[in-house]
Amino acid sequence: MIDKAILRRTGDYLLAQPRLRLLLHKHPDGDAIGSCLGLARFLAARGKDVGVFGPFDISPKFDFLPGFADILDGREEAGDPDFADTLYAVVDSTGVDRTGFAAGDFQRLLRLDHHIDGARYGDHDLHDTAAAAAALIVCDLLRAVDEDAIDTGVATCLYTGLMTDTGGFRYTNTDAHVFRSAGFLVERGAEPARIATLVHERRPAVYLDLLRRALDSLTLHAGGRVALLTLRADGLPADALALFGSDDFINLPRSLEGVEVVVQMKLVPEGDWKIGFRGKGRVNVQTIAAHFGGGGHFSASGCELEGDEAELRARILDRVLAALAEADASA
Ligand SMILES: [Mn+2]
Repeated sequence: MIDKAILRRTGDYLLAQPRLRLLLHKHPDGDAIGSCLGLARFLAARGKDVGVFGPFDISPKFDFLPGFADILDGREEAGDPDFADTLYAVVDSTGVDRTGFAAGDFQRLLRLDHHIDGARYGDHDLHDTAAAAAALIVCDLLRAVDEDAIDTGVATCLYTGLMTDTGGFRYTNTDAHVFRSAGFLVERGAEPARIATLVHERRPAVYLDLLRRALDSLTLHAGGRVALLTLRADGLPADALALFGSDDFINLPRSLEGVEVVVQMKLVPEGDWKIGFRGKGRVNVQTIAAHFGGGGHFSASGCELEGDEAELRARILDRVLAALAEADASA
């Protein structure tokens, strides 16, 4: 956990700003959205002019979070040079590029992140790779400022980030601080069963079509230690894939006994492949993603690639098998 004095100092700095804009990353997940909306709600209650800038592909999956409907499209403002009074906070992103903006678009930036890789932006940098979620850093930050001001809405946002980034409190990043913080957020009004149902049990029927395709594409390698699947939405409604988070399909092969690494290749409408990697505690999938220019965490990472599906499958599989061999050698 980040030192309390640093958290308080950053809190004072945020509260001294007249105007703040929080930036979501591309394909925002529950942690990015929950962290931004929770922080925005807390600051708005303190009279701050605060907004959340969405990217352009935001899924309705988290539409139950307070403030979701007010997420702004920041493209116009990014091109406006008159932003000296505004502090931009990049939340849950390894770099400004992950937000869809360029680093030069904003003069004053604050980073709030928990990914292993990524660059420091400025004097007020909240980076904790030990934190299971960006929402956990936000939770620590707000508790250092004034934990009584965390209302049900803020707690719901932060709990959602914590729940999704820990895979429902099951991934290797789930530690005592996660549970203590989740307990605190429940005390502040977050409802675990309701949030889990809203996040995981509102799938549209097109899920079954995608699941069938994903299962048809699923291959096992290295004696069942590696699983690889492809998600393609060709012929389905244009927004079919956008309705789902990165964990909606990847967790099925992840649940197989003996599987140590899962690779999910998703063909996004722009024609690129969004690759997700999941480990189960033995293989560091962050290094696999980093090899392909991506990043993430020890047990969850991703990257984006262009190319032919079969060629990419072979290239990725080569790298995963090498990482598996490295893990075996160091075991
Ligand atoms: Mn995160």
